[in-house]
Amino acid sequence: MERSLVLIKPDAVERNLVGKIINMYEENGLKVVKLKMETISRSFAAKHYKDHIGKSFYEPLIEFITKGPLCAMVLEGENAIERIRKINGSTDPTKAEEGTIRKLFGTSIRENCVHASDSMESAKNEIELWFNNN
Ligand code: 3AN
Repeated sequence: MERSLVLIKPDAVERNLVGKIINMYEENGLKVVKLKMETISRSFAAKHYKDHIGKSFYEPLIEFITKGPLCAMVLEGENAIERIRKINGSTDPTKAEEGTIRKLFGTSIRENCVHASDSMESAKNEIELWFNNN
């Protein structure tokens, strides 16, 4: 069994898409094992997006991810990391495959509704960052 950290970003929460998005993961056989809702600080966002510090899109990305409540969760399933990234679709919604979350609901490369860990290592680090209290 593999675990991945998933965020339903502020754009999707704002548009009442939390239920629809979680449903897509659950229908694909992924189990929600941890779940919380929170508006994160800039300093916490900087930890989550540390790999992007210095990039041209970094500052607007931090503005966006801290602008309102988001939903953080840990999903579990066989091959969860790869399966979730397939369900999410390409970072750029215009390039995402039909039926993916980003194709259905994403409005731009920045406002693309969801985040998911991209490797076993990032999953471990991200789960620790977001849910280290238990
Ligand atoms: P993904 O979330 O698909 O793994 P990353 O890790 O490359 O994508 O980028 C993290 C986040 O940064 C993206 N989800 C998106 O919100 C934002 N982002 C990435 N590339 C760009 C870009 N070229 N312009 C604006 N925002 C970007």
